[in-house]
Amino acid sequence: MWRHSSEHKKWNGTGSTAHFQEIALERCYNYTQLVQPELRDRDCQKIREAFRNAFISKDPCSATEEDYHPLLKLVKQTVPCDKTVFWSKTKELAHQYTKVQREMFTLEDTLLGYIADDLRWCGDAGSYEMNYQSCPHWKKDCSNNFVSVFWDLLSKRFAENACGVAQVVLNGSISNAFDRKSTFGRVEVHNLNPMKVHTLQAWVIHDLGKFPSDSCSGSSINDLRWIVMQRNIKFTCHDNYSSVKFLQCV
Ligand code: 2NF
Repeated sequence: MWRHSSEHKKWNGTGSTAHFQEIALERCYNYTQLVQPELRDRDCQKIREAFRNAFISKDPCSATEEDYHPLLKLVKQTVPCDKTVFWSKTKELAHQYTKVQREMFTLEDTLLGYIADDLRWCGDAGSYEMNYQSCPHWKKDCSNNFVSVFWDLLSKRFAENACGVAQVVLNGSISNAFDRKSTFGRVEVHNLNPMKVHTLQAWVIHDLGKFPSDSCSGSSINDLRWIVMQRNIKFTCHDNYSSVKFLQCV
């Protein structure tokens, strides 16, 4: 009912991020010129344009992977073997880890992940504007909204491209460190290519001072171990890996 309120909020989720276009462009320049200068030849204006064209003037609940294909084609980036780091419920920690281990990559250390991290975006059929009032909420409105489809597609590609040893940082301070319904459990694990990835290495990290709720010997990690081994990929697991853990103190 409140959709018809005076605020004209059509959807239950937060609206597009103010200055989305400017932020996307600035992040693109920052990344391609300073963070990974080997990508300095990428055309940030074109990337911004392709990003916008993916969702503008479209029904925000009818996103498809194809909508993002021109953008992905433009950006193409490969992560070196042994350098991929997945995470689930451990965003800060995983990012601190790849900041220190400079050459490691989470999805947000790749150009498109870097541009889109923490941003919100949606448009509306029949309008050239972005909707800054509201965007579809992935649970309350629709799962095929442009933000969810974007992250699922990016996560899928990121996993498909991994090779050698892949790592995942999981949260041992919650009851299910591995969650089949998370992006990691739903998308990434199933898109690792056994011809390229020989080992998935999991780090289960407990918050300092918090009671550990899950560990390598818990049932959720066993679940993960089973899925990974079924896929002919070796699985190793470490509780509280020190070089990740020390970061919690800094
Ligand atoms: O926002 C990101 N940077 C992002 C979003 C979704 C997925 C990154 N990812 C990639 C990362 F590379 C990680 O390897 O997937 C992995 C993390 O996703 P997760 O779902 O396993 O981990 P959570 O901590 O549960 O979620 C991460 C963020 O994504 C949101 C969630 O609210 C949290 O902010 N999220 C998860 N699923 C959806 C969805 N279907 C979602 N947001 C929208 N639609």
